[in-house]
Amino acid sequence: MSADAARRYDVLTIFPGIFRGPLDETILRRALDADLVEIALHDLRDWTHDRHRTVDDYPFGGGPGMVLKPEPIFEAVEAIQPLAEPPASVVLLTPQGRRLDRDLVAELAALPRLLLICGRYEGVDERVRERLVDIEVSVADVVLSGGELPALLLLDALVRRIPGVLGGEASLAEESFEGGLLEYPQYTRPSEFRGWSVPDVLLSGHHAEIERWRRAQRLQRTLDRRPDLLSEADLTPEERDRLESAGGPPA
Ligand code: 9D3
Repeated sequence: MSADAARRYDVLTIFPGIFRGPLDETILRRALDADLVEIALHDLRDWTHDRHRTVDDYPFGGGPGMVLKPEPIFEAVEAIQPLAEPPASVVLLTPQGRRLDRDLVAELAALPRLLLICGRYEGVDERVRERLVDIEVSVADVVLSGGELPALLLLDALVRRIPGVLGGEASLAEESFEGGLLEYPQYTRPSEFRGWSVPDVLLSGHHAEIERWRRAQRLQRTLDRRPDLLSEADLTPEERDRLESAGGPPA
């Protein structure tokens, strides 16, 4: 199996409706239509047994907010796992998880199947984490209302890597984040807009000069905005020297 083998994603949530719009549009839709990926939504309330379809309860020991109860989550995961092969790695979207980055996306993309559990309220019963969850993922050091938007963000990052979704060369380029540098500035027509012109070099037709300009722009931009990326970037020894004498961080 290839490194990017995951093709089925199960999502467990109390808000399956949040996913329907995004999954119906753009790249996710195209990948689903082309059967390049299968995404199955599951409503956690389907595994409750009371009249009110209760998924949460008060925290033992007191404190603010509610906690997702363990029984519906365990029952749901036990019902969802047999729906496909192989068994899914269970991912909990939670503010306490490992922060998502390129490396984590690559690791998750290499797993054959994922079951995403979207956290809500103040959190989930600790026994879910301990006994059911394989990987805990956070998407940013920002407080959000639940795991649904993080799960969509993760799905988007995973699906666009599947060969055939964007074209193999695009995802290969991304593997290295375009050599670890930010992109060069882009322009399209008109060449003059409200008196603001496109840089002359781009209109010159001198391809070698254009390449030189773009490379310099990428280096400068990365130095200005994301110097943290430079240590891992694909730079020539000359570029490294120039950046260091320009006051960049030691690589
Ligand atoms: C008072 C404690 N709360 C604030 C830090 C804890 C808290 C619990 C649950 C805060 C947010 C949430 C809901 N968020 C998620 O489930 C979540 C999340 C996020 O908030 N930020 C980044 N990634 C993620 S993944 C899931």
